[in-house]
Amino acid sequence: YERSLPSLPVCEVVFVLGGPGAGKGTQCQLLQERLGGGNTWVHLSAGDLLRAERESGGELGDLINAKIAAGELVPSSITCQCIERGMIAAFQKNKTTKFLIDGFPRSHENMKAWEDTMNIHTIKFVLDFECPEEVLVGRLLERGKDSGRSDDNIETIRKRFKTHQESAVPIIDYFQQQGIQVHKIDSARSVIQVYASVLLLFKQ
Ligand code: UP5
Ligand code: MG
Repeated sequence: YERSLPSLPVCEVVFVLGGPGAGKGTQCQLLQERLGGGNTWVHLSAGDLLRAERESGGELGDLINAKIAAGELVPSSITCQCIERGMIAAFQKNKTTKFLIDGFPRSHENMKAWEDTMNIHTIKFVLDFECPEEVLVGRLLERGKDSGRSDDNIETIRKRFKTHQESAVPIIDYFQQQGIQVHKIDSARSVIQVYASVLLLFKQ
């Protein structure tokens, strides 16, 4: 892990979690676009950052590619570094210090890497989108028709669910033990209904 990155001030973060296709990206985009009045949050999707990093090629690109296509987790050090670079870029551009971290952490090991290798940031709360698997499968297969994502096929979708159950679900208990608020949101509803629930939490 390189420690030569320019430093960041203490930031506020909201971890946005939930199964594959739960609507993390959709809701974070809406929050980023619509919250105003000095309450601006920048959306950073760990998956998007990894997919961008993959394009840089090389051995790292191959490794990220293989993990995503298999529905498995990319090593934490790589993911943390991508997120930190994303935070630094946004801070340098707009002095942003409030981030919606979408799709991370998704394992205890991810969280440990966050605590051990990143600057200290304030976890404001955690959003946990809950949605039945059959609804998620429908959404992902529909998106898969034109998403170009190597993991939007039924075989990889099954593996993503398995990884989510085994690695990501237990991290919710950890947050609760640490006294970090976890807001569970029913994301099987329409986009706008889900957004209405989420918005309330950011207006408090
Ligand atoms: N949609 C959204 N909300 C809807 C609603 N309320 N009603 C009806 N339709 C709705 O939404 C998915 C689809 O559903 C879209 O077509 C949308 O229009 C529709 P989206 O907002 O994209 O959901 P999201 O939860 O973001 O789904 P995504 O597929 O991005 O979730 P994943 O968690 O699977 O994907 P991510 O990009 O985060 O990770 C991909 C892979 O990267 C992982 O499997 C892993 O291999 C790797 N990874 C890591 O290793 N570590 C990380 O920290 C992060 C990723
Ligand atoms: Mg997403």
